[in-house]
Amino acid sequence: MKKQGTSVMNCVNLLREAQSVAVLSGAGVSTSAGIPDFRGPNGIYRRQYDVDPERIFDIDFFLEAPSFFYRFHREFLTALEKITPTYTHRFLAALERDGKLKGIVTQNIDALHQQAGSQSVLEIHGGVWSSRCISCGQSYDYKTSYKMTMAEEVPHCCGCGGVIKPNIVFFGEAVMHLNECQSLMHKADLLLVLGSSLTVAPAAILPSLCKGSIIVVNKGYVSPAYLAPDRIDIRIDGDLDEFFQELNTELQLGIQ
Ligand code: CNA
Repeated sequence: MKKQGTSVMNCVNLLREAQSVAVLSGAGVSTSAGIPDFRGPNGIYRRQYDVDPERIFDIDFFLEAPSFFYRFHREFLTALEKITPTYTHRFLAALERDGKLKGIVTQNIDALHQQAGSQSVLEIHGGVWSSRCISCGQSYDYKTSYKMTMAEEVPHCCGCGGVIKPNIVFFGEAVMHLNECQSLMHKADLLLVLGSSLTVAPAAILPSLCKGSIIVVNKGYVSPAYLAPDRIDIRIDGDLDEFFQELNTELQLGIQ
């Protein structure tokens, strides 16, 4: 872990002083649960598929060939059935119970923050918990769409036969809850940016709206395109679960 003990103590001090903490989380918070990220060393974008993996979540490609997305999605749903929240998810839920953490903007679609007990979660890229027919708009709950996804190569609407799509935001679609996400950033006196390469806009633009202190914890590269490095007060290049375990030896939050 590339950091000094002083950095962790500086984070502890910032957390102790803060009144209104916000989080922007990315795929890196869930890798230790067993869900690969996109751009990390074992990320989905490094896999060999017969199609460029960056097209998995491309809306135009989904409309053209939904079976490619569904091959990946079946694997993702199977993994989701087995996983549990990480130490990082559980720490953040405890920080909310403690009254400091006012909300999490997550780019993730795995609902692990909610499973860990976090109440105030904005899923800017949607989630897998509901689906709809892209032709007639009929909604499907998780249980129904899960069964259909496992039974058919591409699930089709019972009403009109159109293709069903989970309510995940694909590249080329508008993000969700943008106003609430922006408002959370504006109000925060401390922002934690966790496990994100900050490459996917507009989520990656959100930290620049925070007028308070910013701590970035991410293993490896973080893009400077949307958040200038001189806006970051503390940058930890290391593992999230290790970082929060170390932080909690000082803070002593009740992690469940
Ligand atoms: P990304 O671009 O893949 O970046 C993730 C970052 O996390 C990388 O820089 C990794 O090195 C870093 N990282 C991985 N593991 C750890 C760890 N244990 N500790 C510290 N850092 C770590 O992903 P972003 O979230 O920035 O990109 C946004 C995309 C990814 C969103 O649209 C998500 O929907 C999408 N995504 C979500 C999931 C999920 O729901 N769990 C999984 C994969 C991708």
